[in-house]
Amino acid sequence: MRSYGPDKIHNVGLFGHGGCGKTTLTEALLLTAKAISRAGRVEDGNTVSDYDPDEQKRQMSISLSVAPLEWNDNKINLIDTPGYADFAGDVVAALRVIDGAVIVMDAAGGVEVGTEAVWEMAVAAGVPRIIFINKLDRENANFFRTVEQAQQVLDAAVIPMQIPIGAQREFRGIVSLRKRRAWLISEKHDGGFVEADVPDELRGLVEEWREKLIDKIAATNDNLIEKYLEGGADALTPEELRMGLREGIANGSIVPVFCGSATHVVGIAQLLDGILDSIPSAARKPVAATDLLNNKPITLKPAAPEPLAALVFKTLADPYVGKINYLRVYSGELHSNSAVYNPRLRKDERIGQLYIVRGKEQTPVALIGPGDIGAVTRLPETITNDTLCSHDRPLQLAPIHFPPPAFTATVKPKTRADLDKLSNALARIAEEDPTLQVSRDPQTGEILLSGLGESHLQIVAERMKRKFDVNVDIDLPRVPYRETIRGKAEAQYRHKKQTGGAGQFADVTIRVEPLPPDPNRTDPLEFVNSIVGGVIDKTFIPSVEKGVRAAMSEGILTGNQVIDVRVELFDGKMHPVDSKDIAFQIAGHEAFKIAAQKANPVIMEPIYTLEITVPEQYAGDIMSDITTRRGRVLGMLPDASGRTTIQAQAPLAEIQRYATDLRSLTQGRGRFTMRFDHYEEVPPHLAQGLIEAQKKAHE
Ligand SMILES: Nc1nc2c(ncn2[C@@H]2O[C@H](COP(=O)(O)OP(=O)(O)OP(=O)(O)O)[C@@H](O)[C@H]2O)c(=O)[nH]1
Ligand SMILES: [Mg+2]
Repeated sequence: MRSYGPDKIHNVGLFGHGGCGKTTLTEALLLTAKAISRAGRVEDGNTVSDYDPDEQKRQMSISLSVAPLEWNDNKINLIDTPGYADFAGDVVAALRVIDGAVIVMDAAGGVEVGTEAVWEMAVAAGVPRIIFINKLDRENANFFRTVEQAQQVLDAAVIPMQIPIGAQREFRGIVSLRKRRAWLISEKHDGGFVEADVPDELRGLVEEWREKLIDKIAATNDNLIEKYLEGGADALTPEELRMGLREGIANGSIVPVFCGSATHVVGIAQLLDGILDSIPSAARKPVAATDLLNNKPITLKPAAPEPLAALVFKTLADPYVGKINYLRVYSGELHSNSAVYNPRLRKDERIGQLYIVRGKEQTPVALIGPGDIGAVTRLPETITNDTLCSHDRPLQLAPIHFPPPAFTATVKPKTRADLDKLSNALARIAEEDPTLQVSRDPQTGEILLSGLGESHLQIVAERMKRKFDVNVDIDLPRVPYRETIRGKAEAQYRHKKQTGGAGQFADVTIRVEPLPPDPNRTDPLEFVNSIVGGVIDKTFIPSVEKGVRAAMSEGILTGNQVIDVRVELFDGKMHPVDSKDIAFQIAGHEAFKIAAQKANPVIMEPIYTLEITVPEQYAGDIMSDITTRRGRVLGMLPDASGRTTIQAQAPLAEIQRYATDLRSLTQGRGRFTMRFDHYEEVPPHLAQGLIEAQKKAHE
């Protein structure tokens, strides 16, 4: 493939609900542009974009893939993205580096949850949008119903550029409303088509929709509207229509609809024409960056003579090939065998060979020019969201904002050998996937993995096995309960071991009392030494404290850390020879256990604050569901777009699976975030269960 200037490069993402046909459409687009000679099928696991074994096994996309093609002397870098919500990280990454989005819809499914989700994300990212209504050959396919839904649910700016000829099994081709021409499926079924006049029975419909389209286009521009009002739809030249269309798409007042069938390769050449017509080239948009020499915003031209600025938007870890970073060059040129500066690392990294990628295939290139997308391998430390620039002109491009994790699980290695390899494997996998977070529960020591949903983490586990040969179980994490006391008590304990050999002696009396909860308190214990007259030598005071702390970490009722207590050491006795550190530790430990038992111990559980955003018709269900989870609703706030945000608090024990539960409560249309807020006492009837479970575990 030859190299193209930014005015001839269009970076285009395909987005939509899971299974709407994005990957199949990628095949059809590549085939039509002759970038491949045969279209693969998702079912056969031989498509360009679903090349990963995890994708082939599930017959769905999990990661974004890049697939460049050439059309009419232009280059289109397609980015196929996953539709399933657990992989939204790559959707956000793709949206950051494209010049326009094709929102793909299934003509039988209409506007689905995933369609709405990607629509909102594309709007938020501010990228021009066009729609492709796919699967017109399918049973129950209905073009006009789908358009109407899109107008109602997504945007009133949605307007067909084409209408289909026939539907479902009778689907025979499409008509261009602008050109008043038809393309009919070739009888040979080779993906070819025959251009023809509009079939007679469609003439009325074509005129009706043509008028609606031209109405919309004319409204984008004062000159056009004047001409239109004077001379009618036919007064506007094709060039004027194209200009108006571009303007409308760029500012979002028009969202053109194309249609066809990816599997039957219908409407695909027209979609390629439509992309070139309506999605701006990479030369169009000035590049916003931060000049790190003075920390001021700077605007660059997407041109070769400008300083280099490239953004890494995807990183893949391969145990054999090593690491590969996908990047888009925004300005300047990136050359093979050159040094680049990584401002995050504050150092140069050595670029070896650069590549253009198509699915898993890599083609070496000497350079990646402005506006283009390519890849680099074996940069040791560069990761997603890094900017690469030149050493004397440090620049920073705006990062991708990945969605926060919504689901946490524990990772348990199956064998000792798995344990040894685990942390390396997790680090590598987390490098690939910025929506994953690895942490360790400070209390239980368990390794925690947080991601976007249960399937996300399940796939991560499989990937660790396949790529790094690490076998793990993924499980819900233990709830980090705590314990505290509600009353005051005193206890005395004497530790004495004076039979044979060196003796041990310590005697302590302590007083325990609860401290009011304080979110800023980091130490669970406030230890007060009130010993007077040296009845315990001051060298042994820390020993007593150490014993108390050990007892607190072992818990009183359920083996969980005791928090928020004050322990006052106020009396004791020593032995001139047998008193020693270990004796006072034991005495402190035992005295605490006795005192705490008498001080009305209770179990505390973590309470989380939830912020749940759902379409308003679900708000009632969500609030009553929160109540059944022992939660309370703190407030609700409807917004202008018909969504309601509910703020609530609930115990962690009841919401560990909330990512999954919310999806089924709202057909996947809800979103939420949760964060730890405070600890609260577990109600007595549940506390009893926890105490018994602990006893059983010990038997
Ligand atoms: N009848 C019909 N089926 C189609 C068409 N396009 C895709 N399909 C089928 O729809 C299913 C899903 O297709 P994919 O291409 O994997 O869809 P996707 O949008 O990439 O799915 P995800 O990556 O999981 O979001 C496959 O069985 C395809 O064969 C079409 O135009 N007509
Ligand atoms: Mg796919």
